[in-house]
Amino acid sequence: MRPIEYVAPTTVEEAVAALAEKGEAARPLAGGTDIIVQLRGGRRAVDRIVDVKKIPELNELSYDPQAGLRIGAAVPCHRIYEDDAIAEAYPGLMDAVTLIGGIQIQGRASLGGNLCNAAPSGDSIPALIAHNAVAEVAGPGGRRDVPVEDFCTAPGRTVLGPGEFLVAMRMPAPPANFGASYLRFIPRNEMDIAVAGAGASVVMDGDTVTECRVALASVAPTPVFAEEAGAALVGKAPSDEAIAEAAQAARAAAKPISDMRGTAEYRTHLVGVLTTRALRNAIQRAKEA
Ligand SMILES: Cc1cc2nc3c(=O)[nH]c(=O)nc-3n(C[C@@H](O)[C@@H](O)[C@H](O)COP(=O)(O)OP(=O)(O)OC[C@H]3O[C@@H](n4cnc5c(N)ncnc54)[C@H](O)[C@@H]3O)c2cc1C
Repeated sequence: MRPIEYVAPTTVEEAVAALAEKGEAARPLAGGTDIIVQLRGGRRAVDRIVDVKKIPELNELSYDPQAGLRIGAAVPCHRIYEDDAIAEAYPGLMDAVTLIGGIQIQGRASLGGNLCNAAPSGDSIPALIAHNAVAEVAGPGGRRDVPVEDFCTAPGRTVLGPGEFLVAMRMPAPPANFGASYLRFIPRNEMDIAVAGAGASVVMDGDTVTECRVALASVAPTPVFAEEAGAALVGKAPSDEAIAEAAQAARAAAKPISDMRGTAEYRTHLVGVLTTRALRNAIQRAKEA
């Protein structure tokens, strides 16, 4: 068995140096719910694991009704949904973090790890996109921001370059009359990978939708930002016809494959159903906000 060096830096700069020195042969470790499974199964090989959990900035979770939400990349799901103010302000994110794995997984799994694992099925990613999240990246060249919809580039691959890692994710403060939702389809109640998923957010002005974002899981090599689906609803009252038009645009944005979980045709059908339901939930929540 190939020996793996374990290092646990306590600053962002030390982590960048530890990652940059080994290039592709080093990987960050957060909760380990993906990477340990992948290493043990031989699906990934590394020489060095860089545990990022001892860096204070990566464990920070802060919410301000004006400034918005900042989630350190190593913060586990349970810390997010146990915060009542965050749960109320970011309902789409709450839908996602409460359905990832089960309670034991939510005690370890970080949002940052879910994003950096870059699985097309990662449940938090459409929710992050719906909430307009930005990824804060640190690397040898300093810091940069990447919109979450641009972060994943292929299954298991991201925009992160040599020595770069994710420090935090930021989401703007939700405006008045904002609502969001994330839904997925799996053939049982929990502990499965999404056959398809849809996240949506809306801002309402009276009975008119003024902003709308839709994102999809498990229907393309990366999570999909279905920009046209959101645009289809903006400036309109959310009638059944307008929602159906948005759902049709989401179906057009999906490029699914057929595999053991479902055919491409079935997934495309699911995108229409889930987008319709996620939009209706988001609109209902916006009206109750
Ligand atoms: C039983 C089980 C059930 C699950 N159910 C679901 C589910 O329902 N929905 C779902 O979406 N997922 C599910 N997952 C996967 C989910 O637990 C992970 O995607 C988790 O969120 C990853 O976070 P982590 O902290 O464990 O990351 P790790 O496993 O530590 O890391 C994941 C990947 O991200 C990289 N990484 C971690 N942190 C950083 C960083 N700061 N910067 C750069 N790269 C980084 C690692 O190198 C690795 O490649 C399940 C996993 C298990 C074992």
